[in-house]
Amino acid sequence: MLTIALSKGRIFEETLPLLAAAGIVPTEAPESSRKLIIGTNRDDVRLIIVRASDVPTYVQYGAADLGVAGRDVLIEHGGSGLYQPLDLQIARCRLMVAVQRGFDYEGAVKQGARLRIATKYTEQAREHFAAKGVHVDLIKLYGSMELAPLVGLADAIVDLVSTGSTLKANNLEAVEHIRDISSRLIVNQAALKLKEDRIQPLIDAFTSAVGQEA
Ligand code: PRT
Ligand code: MG
Repeated sequence: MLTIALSKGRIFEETLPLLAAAGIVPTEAPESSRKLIIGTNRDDVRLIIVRASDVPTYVQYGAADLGVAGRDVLIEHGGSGLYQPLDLQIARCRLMVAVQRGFDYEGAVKQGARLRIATKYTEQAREHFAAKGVHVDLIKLYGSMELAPLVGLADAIVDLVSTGSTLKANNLEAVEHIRDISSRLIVNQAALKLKEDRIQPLIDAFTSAVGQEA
């Protein structure tokens, strides 16, 4: 059995065409079925549905042979035990620093002020501000980061931005770009050796499907 870990929502939706290119079609949609293990048209392939930030963990420990995870999630996880053969160019967005409209971020940085930063991405935020030589207090949040500056929890947030409409709706503006993010195919290193005959063709099919889209 080959087990592929995916998260619901954009990653599942954007991985579907790549799976189809490898001849794999799920028998159900995770949103409607509520099942966490989903069969496919192939008896030897199944999908498991986990939280986006848990995908690397399932693959690292071999509970899934493969998975699809955002670069944001992979950097926070650290990538240990994972082979990352392919950037799938899906679920693209940018990791940004954002503040409430009108907050003088550049001024605060120039004055050497200590900034309070709310984020789910503490590793990447720590690294970003350390490289700039800005002193920060990091406040770990698990979601709705956009709220933090509005209620005085933080001066700034580090969060993912795609269309920018969430920032706009909450009177925030992006002030710094940290990195571009897309999702990658990840493979358990031991599984790659043991099940190479089934995993390599899948990597090859994904690779040519990504090439065609680009
Ligand atoms: O939702 P859950 O807490 O389970 O986890 P998650 O939010 O990490 O999962 P999910 O499925 O929302 O995102 C999975 C992956 O998609 C992330 O790890 C990213 O690599 C990628 N991705 C791409 C995004 C976005 N675009 C994105 N826009 N992940 C989240 N967002 C959020 C962002 O955090 C912000 O709240 O969408 C909001 C901003 O969107 P815009 O379009 O208004 O700018
Ligand atoms: Mg989400």
